[in-house]
Order: sequence, then C-alpha cells, then structure tokens
Amino acid sequence: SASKTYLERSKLHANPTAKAFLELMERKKSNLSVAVDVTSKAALLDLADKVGPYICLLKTHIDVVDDFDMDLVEKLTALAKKHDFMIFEDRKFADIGNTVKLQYSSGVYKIASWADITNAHMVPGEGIIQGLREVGKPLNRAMLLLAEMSSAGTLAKGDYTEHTVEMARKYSDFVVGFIAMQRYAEKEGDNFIYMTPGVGLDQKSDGMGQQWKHPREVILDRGSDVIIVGRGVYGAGRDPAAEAKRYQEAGWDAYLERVHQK
Ligand code: UP6
Repeated sequence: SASKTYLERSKLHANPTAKAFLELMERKKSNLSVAVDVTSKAALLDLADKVGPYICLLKTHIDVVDDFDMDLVEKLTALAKKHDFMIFEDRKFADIGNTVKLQYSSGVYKIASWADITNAHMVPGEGIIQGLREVGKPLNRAMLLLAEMSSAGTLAKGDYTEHTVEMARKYSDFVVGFIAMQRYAEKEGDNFIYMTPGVGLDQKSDGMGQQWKHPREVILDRGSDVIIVGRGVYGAGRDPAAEAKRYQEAGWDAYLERVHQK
C-alpha cells in the first residue's frame, strides 16, 4: 500500500482512529509528527501551539512534564481541535496485560482518556495487546507496536520484528501500525501505518545512540508514512514554527513523489 494515497488507505481502514488520522493527513498535507519532549506545562503548550498548524500528530512523553495536571490534557485537546491534529502518547508499554491495562486507564495520567494513539513493546508477548485492547477498543483508540527502534544497538530486529508484525495482523482492529525504520513486505489486507522516529535534516546523531535520517530517505526510500521529529524542530536556537514548516514540506514532497511513482 506504499503507492496508495493516505486518503485511499483511509477508506480501507476499519479502525475509526486510523481512518480519521489518514484522512487528516491528506486534508492537512502533513505526514509530520512532532515529538514535544519538554518538561514544563507552559513550554509544552507553547510548542504545541507553534507547531500545530504543520503537524498531523503531536507525540508526547507526558511523564516528563514536571507540573503535569489534567488541565494540561484539556488544553492539549483544545489545541488538537484548534489546529486539527491528533495526539500520540509515546508510552512504550512493556508489562503483562493486567498491569498495562491499569497503566493505560488509571493513575496520574489516565492516558486512554485523552491519547488517540499509544504504543507498546512486544517483549511480554501478546497479552500486552490484549490488556491494552480491552481498555482502548471500547474508546475507539488505536495503538502501534514498536517493531524496530532508531537507536544504535537496538535488540528489536530480525525474528523479534517479524513476530511483532504477525501479532499486529492478529489484532489489526486495534493495532494499526508500527514504529519502524522501514515498510515491511505486505500480505493481502495489510493496511498498517508506519511511523519513523530518528529524523533530522541537519544532524546525524546526538552522542547518546540516537541516529537521525533525512525525511526523504524515510518516506521515499524506506516507505514509511509518518516522520517523527523532536529536537530537529525545537532544539536550541531553532524557531519551532519555521522548522516544523520545513519538515512538513520535506515529508510531504517525498510522499507526493512516492505516490506518483508507480
Ligand atoms: N523514539 C525514538 N526512537 C525510537 C522510538 N521512539 O527516538 O525507536 C522517540 C523518542 C523521542 C523521539 O522517545 O521522543 O522519538 C525522537 O526525538 P528526537 O528527534 O529529538 O531524537
């Protein structure tokens, strides 16, 4: 489905969040997700408002915000409406089904109540999907599995990645895609959304294992659907709105090139 448009793929999707997300991407001409890894409520809201016009998806790590409260979530949700983007809490769940069910629904963050999309590692086995699905499915949420990672030395590869893809197929009403470094060989009926972190136009690495690739490589050569950009947009000395626009254009140009090449 790499040669299909996001809109064509939205029509084929049964999961309401995935369907709406693919439609939103086409409407907004954006395959950019910005990772807003800042530690204060004010900084997070300011950044979300600045990059909002250019993104399809705001990716949060809600547990790094020092002064988190439910008012933050209300304001983020209002910004999502104002600018027409969705919210992805990059929680990377990694426990047994019963525990992740509680972590997803309850506690301080109540992730399921506000995040359109979340994600999980397959380390525990398929129970992790069953637990998250029990909470998320009735709320029409969607999740991604981490099939690969962007960091140097990652253990998510080979058989682990293949098994992850099989599990996504088994629960494709709720698992709508992957965090991955490339698109995988597709089987009849697959319509997964691929999101790739580790994207940057100006630098190659951060000295802590992160490896950044060019948006064009990610979307055109590797066939991913969404670029996830953090420090490339909000890093020291950068103008977040200008950078978000730059990444939006780079990502969208690569997508247009991909769907027009048959
Ligand atoms: N992320 C990765 N690599 C992965 C999975 N997730 O970098 O394999 C997340 C990080 C961060 C963002 O947790 O929020 O994507 C990347 O940010 P950066 O562009 O500033 O490196």
